[in-house]
Amino acid sequence: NDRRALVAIDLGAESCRVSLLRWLEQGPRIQLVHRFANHAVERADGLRWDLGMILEGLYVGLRQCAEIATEGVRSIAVDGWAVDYVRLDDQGTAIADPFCYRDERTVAAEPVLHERLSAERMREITGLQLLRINSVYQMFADDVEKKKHSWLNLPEYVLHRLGGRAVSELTNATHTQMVGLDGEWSSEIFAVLGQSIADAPPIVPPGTDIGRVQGELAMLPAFENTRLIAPACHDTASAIAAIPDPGDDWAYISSGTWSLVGTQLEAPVNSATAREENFTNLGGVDGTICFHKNVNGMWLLRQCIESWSTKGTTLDLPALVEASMTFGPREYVLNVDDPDLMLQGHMPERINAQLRRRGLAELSTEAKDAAEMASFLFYSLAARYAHVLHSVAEITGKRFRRLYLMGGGSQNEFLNRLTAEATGLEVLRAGTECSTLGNFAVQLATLEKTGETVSRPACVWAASLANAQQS
Ligand code: LFR
Repeated sequence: NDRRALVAIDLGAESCRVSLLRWLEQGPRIQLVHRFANHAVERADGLRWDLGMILEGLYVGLRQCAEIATEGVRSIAVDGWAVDYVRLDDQGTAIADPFCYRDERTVAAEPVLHERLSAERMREITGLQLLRINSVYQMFADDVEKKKHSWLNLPEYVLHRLGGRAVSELTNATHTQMVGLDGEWSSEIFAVLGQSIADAPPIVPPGTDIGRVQGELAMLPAFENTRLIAPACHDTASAIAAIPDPGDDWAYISSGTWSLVGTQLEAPVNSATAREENFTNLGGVDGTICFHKNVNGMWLLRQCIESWSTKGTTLDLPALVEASMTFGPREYVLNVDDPDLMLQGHMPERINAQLRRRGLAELSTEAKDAAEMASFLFYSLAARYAHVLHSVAEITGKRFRRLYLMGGGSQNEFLNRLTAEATGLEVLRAGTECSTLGNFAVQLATLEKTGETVSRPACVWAASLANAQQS
């Protein structure tokens, strides 16, 4: 009975977290050891992630874990946002900082790619929501030189840097939009990209042991013989794995930078309506499918706050949520999924540009009216959630009773109330650190495997950790 600790790394577009799961006298305990802010940086060569800063932050967290967990660390697993990738040199290190999926080079790449491979055909092959952020558009935009290099998605890259073999974990691989519904890289799509399939990392299922910690960290006693595990490397799949509900009558909203609105399925649904309504079929844990849609989430308000702060007013999100409650609904809502609103910068003005286009009254863009803008955004998001969930029920034939809210955005009690009202469902909060919880659950399932068989699926392990999270 190995009682060493486990480490989960969760990479977020807004913050990255390193957490420990330890077995204490009172039972299993999850401790957030290190959290640091993350954001994309606008440079002359595009919108990029600062990989050095991210890795440095992770090493700080890992060293702290080694100090705390004197019993040693049994395994480390990494999950994070999907679609962004690192091109590798022959030594397996990054040739440059990776692009952020919001970099605008894909705006031009998208129509050109679809001249060569129609949107309908790409959708048919992959069963995925057509989203400009997907790796497929980014890779298409890369120049010929870059296309000669292999790549790894970010969580898998971090695992590789720690000593693991280079892999592409299935839940994350599907979000590239370069994988067919059979779970393999699509040769048809690779041909259009001008990207050699031989350079693609091998796809492995969530819960794969990919080696042992090596390098400087392995010198620390706590990281002697520490396994590296590819969990559900896609943070959303990881969060869904943390829902401890064996039933079939629930939906989810994973609410962070994005709101992922949908349900878990046993098999993909790529019917005509699923295609028309642009739903996604992403890989999930234990052979499941995450059937959902990317709805523009907290990004909208975060970007407004960012914009007000560049103009000299710093606003605190909880206080803003509180103040927004005094405003009632307007006669109209924002189309939150307008592609223009996925881009960075000038968010209040972008919002008004849409209202103007639609012939609707604009809102004040000034920081002093921030609460009114916030309220408008919350009503608009809740309405969108309800609409999407209605379509999910129609397309899948499911009857929902419960709606699980996960992620940082689920701390917004006002939005939660509006969501409950708009959907008519029982709203349950599954926790704010669900990706971390799912990450640990998949690690446990992997470590307790006999041969290729898991003794218990991830959701059962997640349930066993339900009380482990410290507030
Ligand atoms: C959430 C998330 C979404 C994905 C978007 C981009 O953090 O991973 O699931 O669509 O970020 O990667």
